[in-house]
Amino acid sequence: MKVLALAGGVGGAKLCLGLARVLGADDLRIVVNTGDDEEFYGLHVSPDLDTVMYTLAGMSNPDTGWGIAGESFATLHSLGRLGMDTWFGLGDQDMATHIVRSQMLRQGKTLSEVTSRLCLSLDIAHPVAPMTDDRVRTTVVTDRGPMPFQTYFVKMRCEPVVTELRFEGAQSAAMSPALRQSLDSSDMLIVCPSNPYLSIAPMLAVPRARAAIESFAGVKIAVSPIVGGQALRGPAAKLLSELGEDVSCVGVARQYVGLCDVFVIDQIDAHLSPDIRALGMRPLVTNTVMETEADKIELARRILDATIDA
Ligand code: FO1
Repeated sequence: MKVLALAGGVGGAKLCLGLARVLGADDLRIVVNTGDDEEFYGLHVSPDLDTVMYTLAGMSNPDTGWGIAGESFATLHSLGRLGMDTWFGLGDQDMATHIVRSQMLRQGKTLSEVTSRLCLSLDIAHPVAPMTDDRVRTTVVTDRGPMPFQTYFVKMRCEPVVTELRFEGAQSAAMSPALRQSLDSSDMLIVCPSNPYLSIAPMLAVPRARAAIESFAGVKIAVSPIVGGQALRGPAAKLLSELGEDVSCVGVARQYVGLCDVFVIDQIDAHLSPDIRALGMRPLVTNTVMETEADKIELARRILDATIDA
């Protein structure tokens, strides 16, 4: 069975690890949001791609979920001494990834090619690709004005009230070859427990992506990043509330109407199953909180089994 997983940040990366433990490299393809990408010190940083890569490579920082375990920040401190802004925590080892990516992009390689090369170097067997090779940048429109995603997320700690999200460049972007081909040829599409507004919406904004997902021939499954009315991490709950949605798995499911057949909710939200059914999706109730590797594998297995009785 060929599976396409769409992922954003830390929650998505955790499920991707579970899927990678269960599926062979030929059966899983991971496509990642690039709306969070940003340039720092002339370097192209792709935070969500890096989070997925470092997680699959077993290198990720277990405390933050992003960045590299045991990282040092000597370069960042030196940059600060030289008067540069240092609010974005780029570690010394992590910086090497961005140097290689930036150099290869400058040489004319696509972000898909660069990502494949980085995965090869990090011994990652399962293919990981960006959603597009074109420039898409998420702008967060807030009560303090519009700002680039990382400014909102890291510098402003998600404090401004969000009124709108814009995916600059998405309208003229093309799906990456991996996204296009896997939407044509996969048997199952999994929308990981990523932020629907910040991680999945940028992918849907790429022309033809939404339509291709709507007409996807296989089973479509999305996993709620909201458990018991709270986000396990990040601003998903805050955003749902600010954008006028229910702060619950039902509010998330509403973002995926027409895009998913099965919606995975945590057992704590089992009582909301009728609301999920009312949206035209089959609820799959299980433990969705992934603390250990065993949790990630178990959730992956439950999702993959869902094809059989979907
Ligand atoms: N997230 C933070 O909250 N603070 C940081 O300083 C930070 C640095 C950072 C460096 C490299 C990288 O690949 C990711 C980094 N992230 C950081 C995570 C990043 O903001 C992601 O976009 C979010 O986690 C959303 O997925």
